[in-house]
Amino acid sequence: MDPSCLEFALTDSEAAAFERDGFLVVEDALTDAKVDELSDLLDRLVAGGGYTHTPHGQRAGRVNAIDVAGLDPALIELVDHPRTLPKVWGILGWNIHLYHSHYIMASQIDRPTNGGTEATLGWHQDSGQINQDLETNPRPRLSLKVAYFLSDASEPDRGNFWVLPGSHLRNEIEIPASGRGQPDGAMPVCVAPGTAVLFDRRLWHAGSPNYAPIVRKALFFGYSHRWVHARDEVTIPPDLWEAADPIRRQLLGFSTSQHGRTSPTDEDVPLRGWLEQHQPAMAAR
Ligand SMILES: O=C(O)CCC(=O)C(=O)O
Repeated sequence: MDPSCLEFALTDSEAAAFERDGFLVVEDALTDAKVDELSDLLDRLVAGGGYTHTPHGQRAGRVNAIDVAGLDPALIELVDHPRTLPKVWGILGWNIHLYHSHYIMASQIDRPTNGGTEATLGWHQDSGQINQDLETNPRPRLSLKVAYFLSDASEPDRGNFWVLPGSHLRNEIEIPASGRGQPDGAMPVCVAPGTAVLFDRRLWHAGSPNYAPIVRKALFFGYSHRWVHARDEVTIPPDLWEAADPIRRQLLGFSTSQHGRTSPTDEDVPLRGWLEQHQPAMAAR
């Protein structure tokens, strides 16, 4: 990993914003050329049917494909992207791996004609059963996702990602019982293509319908501590595994043993060794 990525290390003000709001917007994380490449790739993957279509937020017109990081060299490069990974380790530390990856595409659907308030979105915290099994309030962070937006979501109604800022510190939120409208304080995240949004898995968030004639495209890369079991298979073809350097392999799940997830050796966590050299304060965390 090139030490020039430290230019994008998490700053104190970014750390404070993430702690306060539960999310952080990183503009220009991807170049225009990368956005185009990834956008075309998603079109090809969907056209080829090479995805698992699972309902996500039960919204019409949506495709949610999981375990996508190993589908293409252009996707695996996002695992250790220089503009986002330094922020991920700035939040979670060096004992991290990719625990989940997916993309969601949302096609244009008709706007409701009943004139009523928009239906309540599918508000949730990430990680499913973890939220039932852990009883502390708030529950621990454990993981975060980096969402890369490939389509122009700089205005509402474009299938925006919605968040309730600060809600990562609350196990429950008030969701309108009527099924109309959103929780007080909720907002669409309006971002240009190429923007990354890092969000705490505890942040209450939701996908939303796309009423615009632009297909909403976003990629989600979830990172957790290495002792959190991966949420998908993290399927990596042998050629991409062979081409990966030790830090990328750590991120893709390498461990000398299960023991090495909670008591890591240098071989388990080459990221720690790299930080000892290049960002010692972070290695000591
Ligand atoms: O598609 C979206 O904007 C929402 C994604 C989401 O809810 C998730 O990744 O858990």
